[in-house]
Amino acid sequence: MRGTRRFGWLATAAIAAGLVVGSGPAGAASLFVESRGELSDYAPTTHNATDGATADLWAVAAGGSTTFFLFLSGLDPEAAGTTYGVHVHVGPCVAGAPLTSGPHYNTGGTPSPETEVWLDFTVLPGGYGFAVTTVPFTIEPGDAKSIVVHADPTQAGGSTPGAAGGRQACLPVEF
Ligand SMILES: [Cu+2]
Repeated sequence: MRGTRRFGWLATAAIAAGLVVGSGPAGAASLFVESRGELSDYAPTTHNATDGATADLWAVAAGGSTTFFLFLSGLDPEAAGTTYGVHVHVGPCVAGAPLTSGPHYNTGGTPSPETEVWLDFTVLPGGYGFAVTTVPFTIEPGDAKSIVVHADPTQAGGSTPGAAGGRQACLPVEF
């Protein structure tokens, strides 16, 4: 099952619980975005830990910040202990065509967990993985369309911050 929806039950619950402070003007970033489904394969000719895996992404915006929750299942249990880089990208997922996802969503400046959305995860025994990050910005509708799983962990520094190796899987997200 694949689906992206806005203002789902969690947003309703969050508003009821007073967790979401205020709502933006019309056209502003959604308070809650969810996308769930099987990952698109960006490297169909090679076996990867993400082949056939399912991901569920939540983005919850509040007070100008956004918290992202990523949960994955169906990963190859043999990859337990391996860390993969994950980012929000601006372009859409097209299976077998990794470059359609385009560059990282970036608010300007050097790639970092403050200017981009990084959701690296480590495969757990049983083939699960999760990541949580909070960034000091919100994503406007249409400004990003996917999350991409890479072959390596994200480089936080060095000469190529944000680099994480080849693109191996993708999940569409409608911000
Ligand atoms: Cu990326």
